[in-house]
Amino acid sequence: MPLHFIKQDITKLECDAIVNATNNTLLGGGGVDGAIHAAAGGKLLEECKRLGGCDTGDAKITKGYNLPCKYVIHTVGPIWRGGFVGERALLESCYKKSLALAKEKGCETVAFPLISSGVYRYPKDKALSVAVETISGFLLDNEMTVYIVVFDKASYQISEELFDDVADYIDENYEDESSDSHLFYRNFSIRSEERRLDFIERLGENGEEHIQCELSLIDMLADIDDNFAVTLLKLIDLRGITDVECYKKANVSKQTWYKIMNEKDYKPSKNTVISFAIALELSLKETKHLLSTVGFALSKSSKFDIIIEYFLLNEEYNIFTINETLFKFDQPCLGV
Ligand code: AR6
Repeated sequence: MPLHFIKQDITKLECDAIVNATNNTLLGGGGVDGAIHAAAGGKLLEECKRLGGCDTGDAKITKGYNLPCKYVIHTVGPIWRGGFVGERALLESCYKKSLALAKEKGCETVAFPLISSGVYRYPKDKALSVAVETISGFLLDNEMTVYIVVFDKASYQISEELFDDVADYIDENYEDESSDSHLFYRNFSIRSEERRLDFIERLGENGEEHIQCELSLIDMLADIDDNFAVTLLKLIDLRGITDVECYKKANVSKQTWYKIMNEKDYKPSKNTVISFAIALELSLKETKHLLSTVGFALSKSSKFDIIIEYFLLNEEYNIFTINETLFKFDQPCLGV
């Protein structure tokens, strides 16, 4: 999976490289830095001493020693001073330089802690956005699996507004038995009044009827003999995007993409179908149709499904934002 969130102690992770959030001396400290040095053993400090320190926003690489990873990439995040002294650019640079080093060493799997979000006091929701945006930007042009490792789940924060909105939506809809169209209107939880009015205007007077009659993309494309791969390719063509753009947007690895395309009887998981629905920016109705072509449905007794429904209704198709939210609500992330 190209970008994934996991809750774990980074020192226990078996991957090619883990990233250390350290300081300019590279000589160890508290937080994740202390944990990494303690687990790697004294030889890590010996190698670090020979590196001559590291500038803020830069990164250096060492071996992993007693750690289960091959390499440790040491990067120095900015200390948060209110956001007025270039902290964001420096934090972005930490991720970019670390990823460039990982690439140079041929790493296929890399794990990051949330750099600067501890002792250096970078607000956690902002630190998370910088991490996700920078890593996903890198992944558009590179094949690598990257983990964002969250040590203490309570300290993992998505924006408060999004969290509250999704929590309300789950409360209102969990195990709700009302009909789809009813649900559609009652819970169309777009905060902006402007967008809501615009939506109603587009539907016209008989909005509900309109929705029921509206032909979905899948209706137009569905051919009983098409397998998932063929339907997917038709949708990609219709959207005018490339295959690579599509699987990257779906947070799906190249290997999985090849499997879908080359294994004739490949049956995608529900998670995979939804990942592609998001990448193709399908509506809720279209997503339901796509799911039904492979025998799946969205359920009101599944938190995961309700969160997906929330994002589809709000036309929020950034898979990484969706995954941050799923993770926060203890649900599996999208992508394979
Ligand atoms: N695994 C994964 N994440 C962890 C772990 C762990 N074992 N331990 C802590 N974190 P911090 P910074 C998370 O303070 O803010 C050091 O003294 C933690 O919850 O380690 O960049 C250095 O020497 C937080 O979300 O790094 C520097 O002086 C994130 O790692 C200074 O702290 C980063 O917290 C660097 O501060």
